Amino acid sequence: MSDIEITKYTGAAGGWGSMKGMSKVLPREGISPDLLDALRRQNKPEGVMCVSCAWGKPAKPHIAEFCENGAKATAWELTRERVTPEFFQQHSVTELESWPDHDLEQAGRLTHPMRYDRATDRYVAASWDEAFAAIGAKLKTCDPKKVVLYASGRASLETSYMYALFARMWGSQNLPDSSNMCHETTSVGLKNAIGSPVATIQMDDYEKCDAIFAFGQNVGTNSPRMLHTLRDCVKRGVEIVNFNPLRERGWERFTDPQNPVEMTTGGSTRIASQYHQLRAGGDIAAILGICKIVIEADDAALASGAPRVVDHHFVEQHTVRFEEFAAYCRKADWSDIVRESGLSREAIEAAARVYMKAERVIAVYGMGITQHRYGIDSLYMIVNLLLLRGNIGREGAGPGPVRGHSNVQGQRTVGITEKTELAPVERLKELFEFEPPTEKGWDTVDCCRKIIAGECQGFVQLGGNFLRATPEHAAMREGWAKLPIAVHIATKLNKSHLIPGEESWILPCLGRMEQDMQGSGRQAVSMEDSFSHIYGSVGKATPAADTLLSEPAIVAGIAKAVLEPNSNVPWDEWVDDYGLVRSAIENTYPDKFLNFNERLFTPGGFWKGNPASHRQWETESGKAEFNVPRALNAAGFADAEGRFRLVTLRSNDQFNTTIYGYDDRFRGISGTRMVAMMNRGDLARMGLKGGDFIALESDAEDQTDRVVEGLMVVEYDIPAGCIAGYYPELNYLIPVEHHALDSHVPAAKSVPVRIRR
Ligand SMILES: Nc1nc2c(c(=O)[nH]1)N[C@H]1C(S)=C(S)[C@@H](COP(=O)(O)OP(=O)(O)OC[C@H]3O[C@@H](n4cnc5c(=O)[nH]c(N)nc54)[C@H](O)[C@@H]3O)O[C@H]1N2
Ligand SMILES: Nc1nc2c(c(=O)[nH]1)N[C@H]1C(S)=C(S)[C@@H](COP(=O)(O)OP(=O)(O)OC[C@H]3O[C@@H](n4cnc5c(=O)[nH]c(N)nc54)[C@H](O)[C@@H]3O)O[C@H]1N2
Ligand SMILES: [Mo]
Repeated sequence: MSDIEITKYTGAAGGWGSMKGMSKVLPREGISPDLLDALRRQNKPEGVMCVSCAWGKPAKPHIAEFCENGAKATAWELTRERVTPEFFQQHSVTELESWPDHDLEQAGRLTHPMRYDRATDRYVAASWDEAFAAIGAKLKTCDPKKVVLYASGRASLETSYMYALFARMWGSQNLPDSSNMCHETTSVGLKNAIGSPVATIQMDDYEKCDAIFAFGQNVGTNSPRMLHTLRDCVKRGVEIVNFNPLRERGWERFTDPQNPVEMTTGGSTRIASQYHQLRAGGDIAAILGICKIVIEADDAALASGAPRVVDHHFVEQHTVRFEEFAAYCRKADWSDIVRESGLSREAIEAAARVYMKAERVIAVYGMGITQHRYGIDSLYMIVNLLLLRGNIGREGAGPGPVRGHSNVQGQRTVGITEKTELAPVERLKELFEFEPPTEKGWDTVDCCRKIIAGECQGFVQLGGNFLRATPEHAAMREGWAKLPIAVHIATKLNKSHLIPGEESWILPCLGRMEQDMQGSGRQAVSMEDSFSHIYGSVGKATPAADTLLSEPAIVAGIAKAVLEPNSNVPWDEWVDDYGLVRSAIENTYPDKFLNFNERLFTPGGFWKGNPASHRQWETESGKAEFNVPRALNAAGFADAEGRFRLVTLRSNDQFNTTIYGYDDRFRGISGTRMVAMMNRGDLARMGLKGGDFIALESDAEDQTDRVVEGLMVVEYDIPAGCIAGYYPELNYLIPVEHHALDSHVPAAKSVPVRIRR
């Protein structure tokens, strides 16, 4: 950690600031020819797909089709540093467990399969054969229904398909994905409302929209390449209305690093034309206000014979429950709307005017919507708003969730799911002749409960840092230490590896940037972006060590060690040639992956299709569904004296639990991550000021003691009653039962807390 500095950042997103951000991380990790080549080929047809976010890769890319954070992620993977068997000899596991997340990953790339040795409290090297044999022997003593096979959203479609197939052949459907902590609210909510669990828009819809409504997504940090798209929209006169408790710089102003005029003159483009700082969880009420205005304007139009405001042809033909929803909106009380949203009636009216004027509206959203107790209801409100004016299922309009990990959506597409109805059970039976499990597997919340209760017999993670990313961190650590076996397929060391249970293994794999040579030659892998476009990706960098195996090889190694041979599943041939895995994917999902190998390198990716985008509604009613929200505020707990809503979010210098550094540039916070961003009035009321240290403690109904100490107060432009701080440091404070209804996404954006000095 360097010196702590709190300043106000006045720059735009992008621009020289992003160059400086890169220039801090890149040299430290080593600027090699491999890194430069990977960046040059990043996100381009026939190139390599970025390991950072899931934003689309255009058919006609920019010269540099990468952003500050994509470059950091690439440098992080292609670092010069190595974590070798000697490293583990020097550092005991108990010692390593005390290292900050940043230092663990900064130590470099894992090079050898490692087994935990309790006698010396060290990880010791093993051969791959020993590793697979020991893991297979131990897993075979476990009940597959009590073993978790987690995936973190980065591994390719090929690996993910093999992993899910292995789990089901073994008899487990405990296949949670990072999506369970992320956009599962989208998967459940959009499916219920419009019959399609993902964005209905594609990248070129942004060229046709005339307004964008954005909720709870931090574009400048988490999907910076999207800023180019937004900038082009603004230049066309598109109005962007943003809702976020924090003023996130990316939604305010952007300087295009590829525009010499903007770069030399210090110019920038204004992004949002309206910025509404609502309370955490205030989206339901804010959108209700807009809908109320739309419906009342439509009522007035009907009475006076003026043109209708609601697209009533669409509503009659394509939707159900409009009348119920309209009645709910008419009855809604402005004082409730204003109180729960934290916005003035005038602000909501201004947003409604943009909505009613626009012909084609896209709604963008992220974790600020999905990670709430009533996150599904917030999402339903977004859908309701869009449906009112027929803004789904035509060009330039529709919901556009911005997904997280670079292949998180794709992992779900090829079978990593705990839900039987989403698994191709019949097809798998036919193709591979086995009986797949049909009872629902464990989602992330179930896994946490089972781990805490000591009822989980084993945990395999395909990437990720489950222990650190999940809620209820203190109890999770205790449970984690009791796991009979943990197997980590990983590129870098993290906390999940360092609280070993009875048996623990680290299996180091190739990263996506690296050349993957197998029996049939250099391999390509594939992934799916936020727009359901699928791309091939070819790594060319020299692998971090010649002892690494690819992810498909590791999954096949474990599968062969656990399963009885099945002549229908040629694990070795699949590892030799990933094209055969793609053929298996095509055979399993012919509608989405037709001619998969032939189309692998389609510029701009090939689209797997989406029924709702042409108004085919695969819902229970066969129509798009209006939904009346179950609560007026998404937080799911009442206001009380001294109770705050804690928002846990990402800094500009991290990728989830991977911490690149301590500089959250746009928020002006540098040198520490242990902060509580607080409203000025709240501080005055409590007799606190910036620089003071406080502790936060849980204020959940269950009265369990949860506390994080040593947080520095930062006076911040945030609504009263809300506090913001960083994930994963604050995950101690989130009760495991504080999760979104229906989707079970941990409710990390409104956590009930109190201040303790
Ligand atoms: N560089 C980088 N890129 C990433 C990641 C990363 O860590 N680093 N993570 C990846 C992953 S897995 C994901 S899921 C995405 C995450 O990307 P985001 O969806 O942007 O997630 P967060 O950073 O958690 O920020 C959520 C935003 O919601 C706002 N917010 C909080 N509560 C509310 C609310 O109640 N209402 C509204 N309207 N807004 C609210 C916060 O202020 C914040 O701006 O990014 C992906 N891309
Ligand atoms: N409080 C709070 N908690 C949250 C969130 C929040 O906003 N607030 N966000 C949630 C969200 S949206 C998500 S997606 C989860 C993220 O949870 P995870 O996906 O589980 O966590 P990551 O930090 O992305 O995982 C990082 C690790 O992945 C491994 N890794 C990196 N690249 C590769 C690779 O190519 N192959 C393999 N096999 N391993 C690799 C490295 O070992 C690295 O240490 O966290 C969730 N937790
Ligand atoms: Mo995510």
